[in-house]
Amino acid sequence: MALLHTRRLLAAPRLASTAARASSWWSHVEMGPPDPILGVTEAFKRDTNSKKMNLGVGAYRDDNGKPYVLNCVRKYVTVQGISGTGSLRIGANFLQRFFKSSRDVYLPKPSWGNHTPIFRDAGMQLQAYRYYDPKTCSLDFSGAMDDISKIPEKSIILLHACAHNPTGVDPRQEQWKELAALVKKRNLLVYFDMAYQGFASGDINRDAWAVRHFIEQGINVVLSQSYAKNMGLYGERAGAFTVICSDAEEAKRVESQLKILIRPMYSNPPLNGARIASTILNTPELRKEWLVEVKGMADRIIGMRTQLVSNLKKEGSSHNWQHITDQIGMFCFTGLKPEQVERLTKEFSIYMTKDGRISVAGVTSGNVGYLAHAIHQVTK
Ligand code: KET
Repeated sequence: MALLHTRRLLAAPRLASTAARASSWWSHVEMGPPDPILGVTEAFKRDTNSKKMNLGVGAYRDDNGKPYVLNCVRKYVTVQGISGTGSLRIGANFLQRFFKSSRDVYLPKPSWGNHTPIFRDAGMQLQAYRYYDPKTCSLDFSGAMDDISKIPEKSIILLHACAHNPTGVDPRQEQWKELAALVKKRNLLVYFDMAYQGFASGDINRDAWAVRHFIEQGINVVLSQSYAKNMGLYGERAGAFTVICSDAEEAKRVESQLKILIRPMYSNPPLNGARIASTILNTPELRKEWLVEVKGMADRIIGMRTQLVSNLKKEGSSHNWQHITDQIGMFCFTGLKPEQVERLTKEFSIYMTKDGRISVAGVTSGNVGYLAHAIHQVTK
């Protein structure tokens, strides 16, 4: 539409000067019929009668005939960000400017490598709380609870909403509840990073459980989301940053400041990826298909975990690899040492991060046997 408009504008002077030309290339193009539903709205808009009613389009209106924004929606301010990373950066800058009580952001140990520079470059200070126990390759829940109980009140704590990266270790629902109670007691601001919604359980609602629980508990929450992975929109950079506000008026003030932050950074976000995401979310058939595909992606990863462990057993590995199937999401924190990772790369051309994290998404039924063989060779 915008493009057509521009063309018309650009072409106008030229048309005027060549008005004498015999015929246009497009003289045969007939006026198309109006859309059966949207055309009704167009006709409605043209009507000047003060009593006019639009009963055509199936979009809910309030008693004043105005589009209705649900109250629960008004309390969120959400701005589109440049995928997960850009949304985190907007959030970090927002906190730097408006979270007056502390500069400190507490990250789980370990966390996604980019969290540190994102917050540091925005002028925040990084701290850490225990999260993962390398001895058991699982959650160090008591360590986390212990460290969090000592975080000064009104600080910021970052939590991975689901499918923790790089460890693949999430708290269970009971543990989330305990964490929420503690965070509330310490009066902390929670920054949820949700980059893998759907990849933990295959169900986007189940994976949003922790975020919703914290909000229900009245905890102050901000949230960054990425649609890169769960919609496969990696290059489109579609994401969102959300601040949960106490009322609609506060949400308006926060939104105005987010716009002021974004304007000198990149002015406006790109449209295409967000349009794809919004079309999928708002078209019932596409949404249904998407949910099935998310489950398909999560299930394939779960299947690969099982196959990796059974292939390791077949190779004769005597190590306990149970954490491979216990961990969830896209990544598996294997527990491999840097030297072992180096050997995997040098001798077997298997590439992974030095911390021993494998992206299970890169494992297939065709190469899982080779991977198991190689891991066994460097760990026996
Ligand atoms: N948060 C987490 C926890 C995360 O793992 C990533 C990406 C992001 C945010 C950023 O998402 P994006 O929408 O791509 O901006 N992690 C993977 C890719 C990367 O590092 O860029 C990864 O860890 O492999």
